[in-house]
Amino acid sequence: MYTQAMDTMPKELGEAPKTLRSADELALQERFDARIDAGDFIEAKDWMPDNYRKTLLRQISQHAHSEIVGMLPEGHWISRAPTLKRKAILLAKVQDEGGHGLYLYAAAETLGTSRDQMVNALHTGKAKYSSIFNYPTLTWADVGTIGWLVDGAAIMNQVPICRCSYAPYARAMIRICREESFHQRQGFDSLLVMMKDGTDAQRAMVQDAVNRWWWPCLMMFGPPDDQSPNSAQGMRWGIKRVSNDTLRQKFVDATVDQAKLLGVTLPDPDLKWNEERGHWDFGAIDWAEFFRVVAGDGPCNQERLAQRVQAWDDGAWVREAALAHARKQATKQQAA
Ligand code: FAQ
Repeated sequence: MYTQAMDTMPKELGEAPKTLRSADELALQERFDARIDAGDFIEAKDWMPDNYRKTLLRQISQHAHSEIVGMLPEGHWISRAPTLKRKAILLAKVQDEGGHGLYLYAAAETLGTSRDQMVNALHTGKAKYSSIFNYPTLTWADVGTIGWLVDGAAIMNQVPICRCSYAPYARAMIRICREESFHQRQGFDSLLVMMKDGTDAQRAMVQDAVNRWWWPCLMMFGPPDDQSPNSAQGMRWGIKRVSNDTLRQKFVDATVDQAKLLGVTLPDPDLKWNEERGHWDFGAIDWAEFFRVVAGDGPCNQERLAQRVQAWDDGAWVREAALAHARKQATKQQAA
């Protein structure tokens, strides 16, 4: 059903001449399509079409980069956390995000691309990472708001990926989602303490943070379905299980009641319950801002990338030492 009997060349090389596939390749493609239709998982050693491999690599590596760059906005607050308890929680959370990046790079490596190649694509600006991490964390309330809203949006998007057709990605996501759920709850708890027991200034700080993060969080789910070039194929292959707009709506529906519990308002005058749809209606998203941020012109894009490159350069001696140790061990083993 998904078989493309003709190969196509990369877009940049222009219109592709049509090349016939061998009978063996067509049989492999048919078996692959049947497995996808049956809801089977595909493992790294299984045959897969080139474009399936490329699509997975694109999504998993972008996801891994998002986790690693995503450590930076909250990481800035570790040394300024208000109490020992909050510092311990934040340290654990930021370390978890680093771990998520590593599981995901490992899943992407099973598709035949090295970690060095992926990191190089990030550092040279060729690879994307989530738009959300290009916004600044101005106050302590931003840390709780990231937990509540950013991790909340991340879970909404990532739970369906636990059923992704590519098994190494699905397995990584099961572990990641368990940890993201703790992240969301710690963020909500941190904000609730400030809203319930805090001063007026602290409550105003929370409201200000929610006002700044709300719209960028809605953008995290990606462009509207009718402007999402990768959705149709991603969904046919079972890489993506739920559309960008459906997940965005689910997130809004889940979050409105949580905002009421917290005692904050969401910065959208058009937010209202629609009895007929059984969902919350919400206002227009500024897609021009989203595309600007994704193209590199957000408030913190340059700073985030510069920090990642600096961290990579600073860690060069660790990589060199590890390689020297591995060489020494290999020589010892050969001599024994
Ligand atoms: N930012 O055709 P679609 C987290 C790009 S992890 C930047 O709809 P697709 C944990 C998209 O790549 C957050 N770019 O694409 C945490 C594509 O560009 P390309 C990350 C975006 O793949 C919490 C183009 O626009 N999560 O938060 C964004 O079908 C707290 C057209 O879009 C994941 O990566 C965006 N927001 O759907 C960490 C989850 N949205 O590649 C620290 C896995 C879209 O053609 C602290 N990924 N683009 O050049 C996915 O589910 C999907 O890839 C989507 C995009 C839904 C993000």
